[in-house]
Amino acid sequence: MSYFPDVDAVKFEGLESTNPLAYRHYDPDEVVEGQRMEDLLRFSVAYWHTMRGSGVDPFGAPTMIRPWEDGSDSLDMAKKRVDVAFEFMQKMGTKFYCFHDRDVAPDGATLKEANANLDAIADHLEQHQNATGIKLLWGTANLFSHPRYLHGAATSCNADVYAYAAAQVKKAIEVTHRLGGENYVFWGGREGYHNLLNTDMTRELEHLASFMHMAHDHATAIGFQGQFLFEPKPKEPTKHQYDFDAAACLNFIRAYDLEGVVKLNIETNHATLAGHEMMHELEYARIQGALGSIDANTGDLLLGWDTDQFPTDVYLTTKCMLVILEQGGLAPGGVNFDAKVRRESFEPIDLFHAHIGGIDAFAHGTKIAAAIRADGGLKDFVKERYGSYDSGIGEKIDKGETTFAELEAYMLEKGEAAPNQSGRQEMLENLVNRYL
Ligand code: XLS
Ligand code: NI
Ligand code: NI
Repeated sequence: MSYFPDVDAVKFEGLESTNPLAYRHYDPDEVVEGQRMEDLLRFSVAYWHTMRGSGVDPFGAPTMIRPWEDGSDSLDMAKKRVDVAFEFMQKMGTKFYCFHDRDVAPDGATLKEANANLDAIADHLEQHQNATGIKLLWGTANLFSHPRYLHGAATSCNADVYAYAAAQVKKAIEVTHRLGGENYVFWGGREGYHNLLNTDMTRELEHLASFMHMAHDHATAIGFQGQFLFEPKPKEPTKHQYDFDAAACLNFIRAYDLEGVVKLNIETNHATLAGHEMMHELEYARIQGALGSIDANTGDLLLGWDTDQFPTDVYLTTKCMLVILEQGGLAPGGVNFDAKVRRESFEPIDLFHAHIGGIDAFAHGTKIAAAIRADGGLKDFVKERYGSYDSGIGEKIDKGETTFAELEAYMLEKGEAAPNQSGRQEMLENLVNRYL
């Protein structure tokens, strides 16, 4: 039984190819900076968008009527959807996927029932993983769709809701562990507020911290060795989310003693919603030793929300890969397409076009970034730009071997600072364009 009878396995055909169902840039075996592209990029399919996206928006009904859906939320339907997902991933050649507990399995009238549903689907996922070699990049719990989470989950004002969320995360970590998941993601769905007039921020943050410590304790107790990741996002659905951006997450991690326990999963559209470029968020996380994984998508700068489009802009992927190559890759993280096809792209074949485009844009950006790095001009320029700190008074500053008094004496003697040099921004932008 095939759900995509008109599509064969998507292959690398190279730059000459005009076949829309082939890779032009992504050759999994091509070696870039010593790693096969497949091992370097670790592409992952997001179950919620690709299998559960319906095209519904605040103004209109679902448009994506998948031929395999029977309109029910039954266990049998959930199992069939897993069959569809694995056929899709096998044809795409993607080796990883990610899910929320409630995307893969039906919820239940009680927690017990929901857990049993998740166990049944985990059996099915496990069989498919074993049969195909496709692995779980990360699991997560959906703590935002159900009405009980209207005030948040770990930051809810309702202790019972907190307890429910804890139980849900406990189970999701266990299932992620069972399926060999390499990471576990916390995206703080509704962990934030709309109005400080009704919010005790101190208590909410402390509750979130104790939640994370309990999650870590439980993961340790069951032997889960995957990486915990926070996924920053500044707003939506709440006005202000506590995981605003990489810097806010790292501050929380340090303030509440979670360093070494939680790294970051950086998403492009969330970076731009926070008023940052994706490269900024990646670089900030990287220099703090906290860049764990990425949710690869893109927003539309003319729209102010999380449009979660597939990334096709090679300049964007090049900038991402300049940072990722500097770190030597993302493993155990990867490049997860947290992206959805447009509401107007409602046919199953559009799922292929979308993922092929994202994968090729990243493969292309990887090669461009590697060429820029091999050129060395960018790096040399930056090193040179800070050269005044390599000797003399600058070296003393860098080594912490000076004082305000000494710096004053130095400048009183000298009278004026040495002349500045040009930042050469345009020249460096031209250098990048040489490789595009
Ligand atoms: C929503 C988030 C979500 C996380 C997983 O904006 O990106 O999809 O990646 O909960
Ligand atoms: Ni995401
Ligand atoms: Ni998002």
